[in-house]
Amino acid sequence: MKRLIPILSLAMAAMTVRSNAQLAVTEVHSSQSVAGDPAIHADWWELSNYGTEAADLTGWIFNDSTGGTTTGAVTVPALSLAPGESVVFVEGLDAAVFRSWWGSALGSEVQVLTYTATAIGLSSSGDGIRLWRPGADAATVPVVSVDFGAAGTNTATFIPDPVTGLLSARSEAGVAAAQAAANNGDAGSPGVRPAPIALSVLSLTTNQTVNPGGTVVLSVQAAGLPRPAYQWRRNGDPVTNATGSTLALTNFTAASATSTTSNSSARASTTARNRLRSSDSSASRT
Ligand SMILES: [Ca+2]
Ligand SMILES: [Ca+2]
Repeated sequence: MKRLIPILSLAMAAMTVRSNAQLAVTEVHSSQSVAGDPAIHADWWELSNYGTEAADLTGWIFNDSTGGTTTGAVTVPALSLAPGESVVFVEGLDAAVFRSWWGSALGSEVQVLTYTATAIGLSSSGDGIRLWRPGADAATVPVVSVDFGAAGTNTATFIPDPVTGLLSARSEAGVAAAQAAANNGDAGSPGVRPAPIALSVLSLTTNQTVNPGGTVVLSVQAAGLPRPAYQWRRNGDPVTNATGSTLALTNFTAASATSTTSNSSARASTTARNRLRSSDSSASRT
């Protein structure tokens, strides 16, 4: 029988979660009906301000999941978003036409901004939206980063799941703020944001045992709207570019077993401790 001799270890994986910016992408329409006369369809998405202060978005940059800050990136013109306000960005469609598309589903006070797509495109097979502050470069972590799945044959918009805040639910006309478009069979709630979702931790990495040289994957999943942001830390220091919900520690050794934390902010926090038992394969016997 193979016996693994534990030579050491302990790592603490702790995380605190906070809501990053008070901005959230609250709706995406990546696939539209071709009904209507004339048929109107254009990608659009909605950005909402959950903060208590106006957000100046002038000069901010957005793109899909692959374009980054340069390829096809769109720079936001002069735009201020009041607390509680949602703005609609629509690709290549005049605001007046967008309003005729949605009719009474779209409040007259909602700001509708048209952007020109040179490379950006919200794919009906799944994509994402990234939003950066002015002056961001390729290495800058987006302030807002959301993904959404394949639209399939459903032409309703993607909206935040009411439990997780992830952009994975679908609008249904007559449910919550969603209505049918005036012009065709689409459903959505342009300009109307959903209620915020309190920050909470849904799952954390469980204890793991690895051999020296192996890989440890730490993970945390948090709910919230606006979406939480993550920053992993090691011994209290931020790990460069470790801003996802998972962190892979490759070539793990006893010396690696230091305190690793994921930090995100103020409204909720939790700490998890992972005991990572590293076993030296050279010390194993049969
Ligand atoms: Ca599309
Ligand atoms: Ca909406």
